Amino acid sequence: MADFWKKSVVYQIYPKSFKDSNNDGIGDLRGIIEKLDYLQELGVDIIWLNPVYASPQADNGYDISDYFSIYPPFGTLDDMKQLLQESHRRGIKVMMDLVVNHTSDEHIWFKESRKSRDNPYRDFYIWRDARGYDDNRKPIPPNNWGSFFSGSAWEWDENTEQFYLHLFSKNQPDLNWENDLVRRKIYDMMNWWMQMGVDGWRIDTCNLYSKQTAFLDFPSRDGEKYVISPMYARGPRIHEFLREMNREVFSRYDCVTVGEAPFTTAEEAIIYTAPGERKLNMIFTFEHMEIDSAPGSMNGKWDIAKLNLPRLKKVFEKWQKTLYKKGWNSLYWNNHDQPRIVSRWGDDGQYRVKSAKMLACILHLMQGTPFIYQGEEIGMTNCRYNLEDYNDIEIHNAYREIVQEQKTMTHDEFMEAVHKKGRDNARTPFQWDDSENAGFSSARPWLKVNPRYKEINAEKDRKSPDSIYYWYQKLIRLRKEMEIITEGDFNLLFPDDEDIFAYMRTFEDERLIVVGNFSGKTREIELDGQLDVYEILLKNYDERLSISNRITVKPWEVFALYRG
Ligand code: ISL
Ligand code: CA
Repeated sequence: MADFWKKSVVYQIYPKSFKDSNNDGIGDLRGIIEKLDYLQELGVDIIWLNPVYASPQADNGYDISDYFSIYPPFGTLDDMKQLLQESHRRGIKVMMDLVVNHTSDEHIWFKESRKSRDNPYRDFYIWRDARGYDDNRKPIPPNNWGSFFSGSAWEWDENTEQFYLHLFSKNQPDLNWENDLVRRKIYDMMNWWMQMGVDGWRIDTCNLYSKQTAFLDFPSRDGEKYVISPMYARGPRIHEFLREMNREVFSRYDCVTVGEAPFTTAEEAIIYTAPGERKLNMIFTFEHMEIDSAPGSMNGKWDIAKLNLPRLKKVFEKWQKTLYKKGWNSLYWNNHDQPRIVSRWGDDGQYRVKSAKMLACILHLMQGTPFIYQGEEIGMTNCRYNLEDYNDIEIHNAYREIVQEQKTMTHDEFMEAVHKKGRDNARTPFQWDDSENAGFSSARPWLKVNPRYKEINAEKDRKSPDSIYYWYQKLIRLRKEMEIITEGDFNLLFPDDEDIFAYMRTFEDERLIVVGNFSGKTREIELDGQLDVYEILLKNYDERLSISNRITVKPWEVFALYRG
């Protein structure tokens, strides 16, 4: 069915942490198969699997060493085929993660590439001479480009005496997309998976492939040695490449595509997602996820600012309005790179359930395709571990750079930031029940279980009709039943209010008003219009809600009013 993804809800699975079927402490494909009924009952249409390919796991699978096989602890190709079959049998589609900006340094292409300057695979990656040598005869990188995971984006190779480019860790060398053969091999690989029955792709860093091939320095601020620049996403050939990928792969199947696109504005999103562009169905924006970072800080994402709600609302308004009838939005609060939303912008203490519902409702009643990240549907929270209990390469690299080398944060300040923003907050094992290791595994899990599992788990939620789980189930169902959710336009109400996020959707004669309180305060608001003709579609407080023009909004309350 054309555009099926417009009425779909996607559920993101982090395979390593979802369900361990053979009790080795690592989640796996069979574990996912075991839990498909759970997902079917929730009502999701599509699952997206984080990378399951063979990988040394320097970056948890975003470093792929073989695109045609499965990481053995996750299972085999047969397990994958069975997962596809079992999902399809339940009406669930499966998206894979496509990581082709870079490979692992253990991929055969790179192993060949680094052997010699005239190896046939040399040009599969990006090799450059040193700019010169410093006083200690150490080679100086070709330019000041920075890696997303700290330090220079260039790594020196002793053997062939050149640098290779890696926008992420040094174990993730960037592929050379200027090379036609590289692109051909990527499309062949994608078609191979599509033939197997994969229904679509989440495309990792889809806008970074095309490099500024002059490799000039980026403008830098005082004291800034290596620069991570939006120029990474402005490569001259990026739109050509994505259109080619569409022609060579997507256009041949009825599939769904979402590109992860850091640095992208809403206007640019049209160029990626407008149907006439023949590139992607939608992208993941980062703009709303950057609201609580202090701009221009030396410590990147680790300098955390308080949520500025008017700014957050403005960002959503902009994306909703700009893409309306032109492109398409994805909607997300969470993924494997972001902290848990209920801890981030909700209240993960007294009001955990109420605020989780409020956040869900505000997001799911906008236009776009919502993505639920595993555990979000039961209100899983951030964790607070010691440094050595974290696995994430981003955390450890940043610690070395910021605390040990730069010394721009103390140990305690950095750990506080990790508790708030670290990626491992999202990656702790799924909390299935209150038994040991939260029912994830009977062995010690690869990453510690969040100690709150006795209070927060799926079994508990599924026993209570009033739970976050059933709230999500309802939101998913409403999206299918109500045209206004997928098609209506969007108008922000009270844009300057610092606590209330409210908007109105309009579709023909229908109206939908959504009001959410992003604070623990009780607030009064004034709504215009004839409110007595509205019915209550959703509310997260039991007490009667009397609809009038003056409404009292309780702490973390949310309600949706509908007029047919
Ligand atoms: O936020 C960013 C830029 O604003 C960066 O976080 C970057 O876009 C993002 O980290 C890219 O993430 C994806 O690719 C990485 C991997 O570690 C992440 O898990 C994945 O989601 C490298 O493949
Ligand atoms: Ca396992």
